[in-house]
Amino acid sequence: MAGSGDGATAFSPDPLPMLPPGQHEVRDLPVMHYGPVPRRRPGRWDFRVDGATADGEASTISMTRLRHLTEVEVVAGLHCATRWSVLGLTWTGWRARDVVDLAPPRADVEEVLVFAEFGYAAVVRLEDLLAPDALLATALDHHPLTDEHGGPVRLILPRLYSWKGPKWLRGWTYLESHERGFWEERGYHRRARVWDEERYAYQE
Ligand SMILES: Nc1nc2c(c(=O)[nH]1)N[C@H]1C(S)=C(S)[C@@H](COP(=O)(O)O)O[C@H]1N2
Ligand SMILES: [Mo]
Repeated sequence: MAGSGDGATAFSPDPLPMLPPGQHEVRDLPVMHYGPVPRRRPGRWDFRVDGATADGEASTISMTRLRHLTEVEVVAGLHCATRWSVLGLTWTGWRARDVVDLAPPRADVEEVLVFAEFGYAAVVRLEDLLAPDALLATALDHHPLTDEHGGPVRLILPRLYSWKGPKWLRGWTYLESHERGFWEERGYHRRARVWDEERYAYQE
């Protein structure tokens, strides 16, 4: 069960428990997103992988198949590019790299467009998706994700600013050429490493 802790690997990669440069700490996690909260349709949720896949085929991964993956826990902060951070959140879910293994990219792929309900998307480097703390999260602080915080599944990339982690995640596209997601088109950085303060596109 999500959040029970039994059998889950808990780890917190240094220096993530600390406040990154240019951020201030808030205690309670705000709810922040563009547009409405999607209505839950548990029977209809699946995860789509398309674009430059290794076998050239798009695939759809069911929730049942994801539940067979090893569950892990990651303790990390959530860092919004508007400068607030919440530290020490416990996320439970599946490693993004395990999902990449289920439907891998072609060898030349370097970037991935991760997408959510209603067309929200963010571009991330494949190596950031393969990081050991990159998670498809289903629970926060041992409770299933609420609708407002992105349930049933959101992406958590603790080393990147939090717009790179879509709530209401629905899939990703392996890119063959440069594309930009929602915030990258609006002046934000394509890589967005928090500890290097990669906030804005003009820094690229
Ligand atoms: N689908 C979707 N995911 C999103 C966003 C969004 O607008 N749509 N906003 C991002 C931003 S900018 C932040 S700071 C975090 C906020 O997560 P929270 O509401 O759980 O605090 O969600 C990220 N994920
Ligand atoms: Mo944000």
